[in-house]
Amino acid sequence: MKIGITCYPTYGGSGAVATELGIALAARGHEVHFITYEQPFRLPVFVPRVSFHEVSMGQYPLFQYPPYDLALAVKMHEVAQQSDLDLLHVHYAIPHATSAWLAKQMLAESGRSIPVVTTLHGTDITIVGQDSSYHAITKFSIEKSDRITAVSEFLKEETIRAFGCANGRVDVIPNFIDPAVYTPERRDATLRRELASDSPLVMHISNFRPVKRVRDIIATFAKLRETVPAVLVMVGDGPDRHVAEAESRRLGVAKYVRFLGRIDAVAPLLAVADAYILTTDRESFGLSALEAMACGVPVVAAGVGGIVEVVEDGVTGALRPVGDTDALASALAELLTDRALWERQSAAGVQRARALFGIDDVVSRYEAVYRSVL
Ligand code: GMT
Repeated sequence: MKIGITCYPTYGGSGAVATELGIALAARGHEVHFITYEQPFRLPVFVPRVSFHEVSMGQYPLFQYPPYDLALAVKMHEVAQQSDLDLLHVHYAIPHATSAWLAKQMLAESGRSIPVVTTLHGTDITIVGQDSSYHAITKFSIEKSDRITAVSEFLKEETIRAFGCANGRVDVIPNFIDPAVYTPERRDATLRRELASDSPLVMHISNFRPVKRVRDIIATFAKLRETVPAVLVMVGDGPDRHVAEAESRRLGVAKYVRFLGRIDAVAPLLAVADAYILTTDRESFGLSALEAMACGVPVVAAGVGGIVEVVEDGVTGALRPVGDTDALASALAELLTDRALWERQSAAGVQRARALFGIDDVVSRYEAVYRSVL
């Protein structure tokens, strides 16, 4: 098949999933065309059968807000014609599903029919899509998609609840890991020593947006430090990074917290962590938590949204109420001081990640969706 994939190319779960899906599809012999404004961050320089088409934005002084969605529709239309695409698969509804619908209408004018598959990832449904500025167009665009997938049961239910549409038409296809990449075997003793020496190492990776509640991470860590001499490694960058930095200074733990900034290849980092922390208040899936589990790292998280479908409380980590930093800190302390518990949860996480979220099965499920629309 010839597949056009559109996603946000920047640091974040939806772009990571879309890119790794595209690379895996190409490995199975499909031709994959990424259509977005920048080379996706998880796309290495050259991969056979994969190409990148940059959406270029014409500038004009009148445009206070340049219309990216239109430029994207034009590029989708162009690539679909020139590369003879069989379908468009867009990740994150806004504005990608709308642009795909526009491109589809334009192609119909020249007698071509191209199906659109939309994968919903999270805040396109739970936050941004429910904003009154975007609600109607989000509902319209997802209803017009030929197939809709959501990354968790939680997100499927939320889509039906918030948009009152698509009942029965949303397929849940979870996010996935490649067990050859996300594995405890990547643990590198030198990196581990460099990051934390002999101290227990807690890690968090994200794009530091407000929904991640990074203040809770620092508060939890400060409480953990009262009993366990741990180190916190924060990977990524985004609007609330300065909030986390300021909070770690305010709580007097700054010298035990390292901010590494944006790092694209996170598997080697995860493999040297002892615990992964995620305090988001609405997480539709929690890809980084899955990647941590696959690397043998138990996850301590706020038990909300789709995260409960990823992390099994008491088995592959601990789930506690959102904002309950005392409970999160005691769960971390227990995990980091009880070696037998840690080993059980580490092994169970690897097993769960491979059994339920392995790349081969998930990619086959996307292929089945594609076949159903062609
Ligand atoms: O929804 C977002 O805000 C963006 C998106 C991203 O690009 O990181 O995150 C969502 O998609 C990821 C991949 O499917 C999920 O793992 C995240 O849980 C989800 N984020 C939220 O629901 C906050």
